[in-house]
Amino acid sequence: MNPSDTHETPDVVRIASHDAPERIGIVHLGLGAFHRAHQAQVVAQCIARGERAWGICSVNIRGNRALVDILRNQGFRYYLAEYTDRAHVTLREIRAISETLFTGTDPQGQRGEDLPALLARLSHVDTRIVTLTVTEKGYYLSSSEGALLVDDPAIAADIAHFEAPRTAPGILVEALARRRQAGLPPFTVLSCDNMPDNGERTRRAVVALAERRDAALAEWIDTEVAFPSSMVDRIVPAMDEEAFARLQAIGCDDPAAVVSEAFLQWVIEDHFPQGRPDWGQHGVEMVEDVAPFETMKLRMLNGAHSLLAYTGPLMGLETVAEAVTDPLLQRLLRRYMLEEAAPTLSMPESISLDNYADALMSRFANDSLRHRLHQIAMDGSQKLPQRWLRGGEERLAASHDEQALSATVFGVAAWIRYTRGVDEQGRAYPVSDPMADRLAQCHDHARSVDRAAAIMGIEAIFSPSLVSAPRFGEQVQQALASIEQLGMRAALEQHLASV
Ligand code: NAI
Ligand code: CS2
Repeated sequence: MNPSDTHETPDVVRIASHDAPERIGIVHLGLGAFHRAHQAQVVAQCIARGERAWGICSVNIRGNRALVDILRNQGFRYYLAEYTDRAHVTLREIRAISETLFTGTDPQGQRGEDLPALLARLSHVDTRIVTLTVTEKGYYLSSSEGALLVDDPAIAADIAHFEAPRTAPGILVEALARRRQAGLPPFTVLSCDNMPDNGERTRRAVVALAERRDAALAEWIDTEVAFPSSMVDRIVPAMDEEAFARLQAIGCDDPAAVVSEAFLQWVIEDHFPQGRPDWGQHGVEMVEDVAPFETMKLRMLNGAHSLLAYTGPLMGLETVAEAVTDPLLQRLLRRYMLEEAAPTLSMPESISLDNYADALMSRFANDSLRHRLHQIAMDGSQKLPQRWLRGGEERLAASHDEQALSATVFGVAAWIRYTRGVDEQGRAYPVSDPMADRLAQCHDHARSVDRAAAIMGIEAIFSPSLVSAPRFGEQVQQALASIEQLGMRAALEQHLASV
């Protein structure tokens, strides 16, 4: 698409913010795009209604230093552009952050100097909640069993130097140790990453790491710290030149700006012993059990996203909006959502999964967002188990249909093909995944069937019982062979014709 095509001027509703937080009550790890467009927007609304003790200290513990500095330089204000469609955008000024810190290593190899400030902030009596969006890999848990990856170099470094932590679990352990030592109550830890049981998984990572340090501390964390789960939903693409250019066209010249769709959903388990903002006033659903919502979103929305992400690029498609208008991909997506994911979900009666699927299709079709498929394709080894594979096993157990997992099978074969890192014209693209090296080794096998077997043999991703089921393992091998022989589009056409 020519970027100038998207430069028609939309109607803009501008919403200014006048209220600044007075104190910091939340520390957030993972100052990325999503945090700025989701949590910070809801907290800004709480602050605007007078809850000024809930300002946020937003921290990057690796990666992006520039954003930390930019926000500091502009008094922590920035703009969020919510695109309903190409013709309608709401431009909100967001004031929820009152401090930004960097403790990671920047691209020049320079370490951020803010670790002491971060640990002091986390040990402050006003800090009552710590939130996280550090991506799935930032918890250092195996995708299959959720065990702490103690041999990962980053976790091993934290075990060797507990007082100078670099990982999110390491930082939480050190901060909680300091609070316990000082006789302060612990903060509540709220994961906002796309993982099933994200609260329980975070607890597991933190307690397992604390056990390496001090059994009594681990026990205290396990019994005293609340780790509620949450389901988060808002499509927030990474910012690129084109997104900034479109904002400039409507008079928004802000290097910390972020764009999103208009939709926002946040469902949180209501377990905050040290208090929380009144999120419920601003559309957040506070519930007893978040699991059904989390599973629905991961399998339906994220599962559908991943299907597009591994098929689309090899069909010459760049964004979700382009991919979802392709008739073949529409059929694949509908089959996956309604016949493979939905039957594995048990939802409250008020939720219609048919309606949910329809709503997802129209959100995906929002072409005012350039949500790149390669962005979603990142970290597949961390995403596949919860998006496709766990539901897939349940579906196989419940159905005798030969084609029970046909869309999922095609998706897994497409993912394996995608991880070769070369498109059908021979052009290379980066495969961004913590297991990229291991995947690349598997692709060294000469025969397609061996490549598929090697990748499906990675037990950190695939359970042996799923792989040995002919309706899964053998079918993935056949689908991969077909993709490699015919090309993605023709193979998909043939695959859909056979079901
Ligand atoms: P982003 O690329 O803008 O930011 C990623 C953040 O994660 C950065 O702060 C980075 O420093 C941090 N990070 C990455 N690896 C880390 C590690 N190993 N340890 C500690 N921190 C690490 O991405 P964005 O859009 O902010 O998404 C982040 C996460 O938020 C996603 O992985 C997902 O779990 C969740 N999310 C994102 C949505 C979106 O549409 N962008 C929607 C729903 C959830
Ligand atoms: C996407 C999600 O990047 C991905 O893997 O599937 O970030 C998706 O955009 C969000 O979960 C929507 O809430």
